[in-house]
Amino acid sequence: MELKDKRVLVVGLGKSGVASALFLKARGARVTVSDTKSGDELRNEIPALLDHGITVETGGHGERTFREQDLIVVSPGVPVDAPLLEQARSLGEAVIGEIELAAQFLPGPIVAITGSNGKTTTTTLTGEILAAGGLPTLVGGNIGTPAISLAERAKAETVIVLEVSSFQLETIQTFRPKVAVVLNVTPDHLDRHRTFAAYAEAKARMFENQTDSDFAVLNADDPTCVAMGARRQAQVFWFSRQKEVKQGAWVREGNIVFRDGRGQREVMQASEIPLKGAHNLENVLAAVCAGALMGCTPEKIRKAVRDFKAVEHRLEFVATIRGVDYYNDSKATNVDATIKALESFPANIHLILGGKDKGSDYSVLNHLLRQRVKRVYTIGAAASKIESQIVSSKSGGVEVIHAETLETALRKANAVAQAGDVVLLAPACASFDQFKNYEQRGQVFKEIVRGLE
Ligand code: UMA
Repeated sequence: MELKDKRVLVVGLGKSGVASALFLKARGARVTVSDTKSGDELRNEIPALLDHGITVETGGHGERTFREQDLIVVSPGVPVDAPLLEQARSLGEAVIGEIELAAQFLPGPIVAITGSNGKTTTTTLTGEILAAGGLPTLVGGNIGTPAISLAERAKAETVIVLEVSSFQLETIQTFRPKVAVVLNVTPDHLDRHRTFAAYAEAKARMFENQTDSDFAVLNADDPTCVAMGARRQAQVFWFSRQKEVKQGAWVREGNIVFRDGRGQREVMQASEIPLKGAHNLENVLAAVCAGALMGCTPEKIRKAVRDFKAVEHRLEFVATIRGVDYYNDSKATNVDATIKALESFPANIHLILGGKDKGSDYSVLNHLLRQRVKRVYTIGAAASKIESQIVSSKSGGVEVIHAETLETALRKANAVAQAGDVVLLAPACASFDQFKNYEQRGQVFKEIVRGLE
């Protein structure tokens, strides 16, 4: 894509917007950025943009700003059907997302990973497997480093490992991963995608531009992934925790095995995985497939998996205080992630739930709450919705404490938890009602826990 002297509007001035604007400007485009936040709220971002000669619009998106642009680059948090974007499309302006922009300027192969849960762990692990296998590797995307910011550093031989979200996939055009992994698809972000079908459709766009020289890696134990596998151009590789697969990775008598056209080989024992939970076995199986498809040997894959440390905020062990273990799973921002976190501990859980609701159904937690949870502590804007959907102790369910804040929840849990119990932040909600993001929520959790010691 030629950018010289093109008029480009970047919508949203978060991480993606700042990185896109600077990249576009460096390539000679005439760049404007627009954000609904006030200039004061964006005071940290604006000076660098102005220094580079980028025009900045704050406090709302002006209708005229969206006219007469050659290209509009949207941040993932901007709804694709925003009226001003619809208007721009109707005027014939090209509207793409930051991932699509990156795809057009990343010269080497892309290994892309999406899914409702496990993306960050699998992306990080895949990056480490490829690096252990001797491949020049850069990791980014939804994980926190915008893909476009990798473009300057990437060479033709650099493998780019990208965590990709459904939001980012909604605005792709030519994005074509060499290896595209879908870990699982369970309800999330229904406030934005409206229906599960639309959300799954966004995820399936991972495969849209692939050809038969590319690979699709899918979870054979997930019905939505199985349906996706039926209509792909790419060569499909499966991974499964439960059964043998034709091509891909599975567990045979405790051993992880990978099979492709060249036969099958043992990679490692499942018991060597240093991460908690059955879902992490799935994440490892997916990363094994991605690593093997990119040419890494079983020895290198095994070494990278064995050396892997849990990702921060992802079922992260924080401390043991008077025999009570505290775990930070702030990244559990949807109900399915909370289910996976609960499945990682057999009983005696004090669970902190709540935050910003995303149109979720919390009643699906009731079964596990009854089996494994001693008390639920609700926090944030979603607290009353959660309380109305989970069965309380009065009706034979779990004891629910309305805690309002993380701090109160932790103090109350600390006051009653006994040795052998687990205090778990796995909130099933976004963080934006009380925190900047899930990372900050996790940091605050850890600071308060450390203060309890
Ligand atoms: N904004 C507008 N107009 C709008 C909507 C938003 O101007 O209509 C502005 C906001 O005021 C704000 C900016 O857009 O200033 C924020 O943009 P953004 O929400 O796209 O955030 P970024 O900082 O660019 O971060 C995004 C991803 N955020 C989202 O998808 C919501 C980050 O994923 C990602 O790490 C980053 O790009 C780099 O690729 C976060 C996330 O929550 C972790 N992702 C969701 C998830 O994982 O579930 C999808």
